[in-house]
Amino acid sequence: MNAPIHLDFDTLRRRIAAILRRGGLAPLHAEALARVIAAGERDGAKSHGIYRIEGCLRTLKAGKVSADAEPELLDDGSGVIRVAAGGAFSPAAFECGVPRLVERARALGLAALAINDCVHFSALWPEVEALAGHGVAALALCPSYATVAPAGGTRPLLGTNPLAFAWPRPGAETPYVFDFATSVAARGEIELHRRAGKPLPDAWAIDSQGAPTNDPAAALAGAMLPFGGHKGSAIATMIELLAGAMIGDLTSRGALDALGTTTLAPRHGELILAFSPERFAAGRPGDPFAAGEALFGAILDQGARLPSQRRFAARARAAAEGIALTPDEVALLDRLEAG
Ligand code: NDP
Ligand code: PYC
Repeated sequence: MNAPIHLDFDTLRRRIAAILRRGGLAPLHAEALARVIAAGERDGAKSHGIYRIEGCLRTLKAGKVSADAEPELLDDGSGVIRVAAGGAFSPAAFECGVPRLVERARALGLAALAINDCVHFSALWPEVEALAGHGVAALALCPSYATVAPAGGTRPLLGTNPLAFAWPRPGAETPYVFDFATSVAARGEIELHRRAGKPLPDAWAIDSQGAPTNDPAAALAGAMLPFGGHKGSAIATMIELLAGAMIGDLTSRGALDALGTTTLAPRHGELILAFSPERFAAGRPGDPFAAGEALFGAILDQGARLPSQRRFAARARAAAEGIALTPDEVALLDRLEAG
């Protein structure tokens, strides 16, 4: 009765793009969003999969995202490239900056892409993974909106501030990639627990009185907690500084104050760094990629797994069998298609 329904990637991507176009998004943005949302669903990264479509449509309807701003590349020839997103969703702005970022990282060894004034809801692994596909190592980071209390505090101040990294693995099918919120879990996970009527694990969140809670609704009204106590709190703070203050954009506090709600996607910036391992290793003994492989092998030899291994396995399964959606998820797509 509740057997999954399988869709191939292109069918799902096209259906999402059509829903977003119908909602008023220009084709450039509808297509870019559909690629990342369908990829999330394909990879079993459900906190940034199709459940995000309604949030995108709500943000659009509320007039809190530009439906059609064309990303503008600003390049002064230095190692810092900018894309002005003009208040549109971030994926098209990222795609606009990639060729110049890769070219500059290869030329200089290290280059940065600052995306300003974008509306951001997506996972960061599609971005760092794409850069690793061009042979560069990459770090991506951004604020969010203030939903996380600093370690030792009780009120939302920091964002769930994701941090993602990818390292190219020449000859392998997939790069080394990690991507995580600097809160114990992404806010999307809390929302999925709420929808499923499931309690949260201990130590994910506090309620509005600052007391520990397992209730997703109380957590959404209270504050989430940083991962790793003071360490995650400091990393999330670094992200506010580098990918907010430093690039002349909003911090998570500023993004929430400007938007006034966490039910729509926030508007702020993003910072992406690209490194050429060959340029950094030039003149030094050894091959950085071989050293990377030795390290990954040693991790696996201990019985540990690499980050993204679960995601890549889900991707392989989806390629063989299609992307498995529940009947409720298919009903959501049908409903959104019908308008
Ligand atoms: P998870 O905690 O689910 O996973 C974090 C990373 O750790 C993944 O790369 C995961 O790989 C890896 N991992 C998990 N378990 C293990 C293990 N046992 N051994 C080795 N590696 C492991 O992610 P989060 O819930 O923290 O974040 C989910 C997503 O939310 C991210 O993609 C992030 O970008 C996004 N996000 C976006 C925000 C935004 O503002 N745009 C804000 C916050 C989060 P695998 O996937 O294979 O399990
Ligand atoms: O899951 O924490 C999250 C999140 C916030 C903005 C986009 N994703």
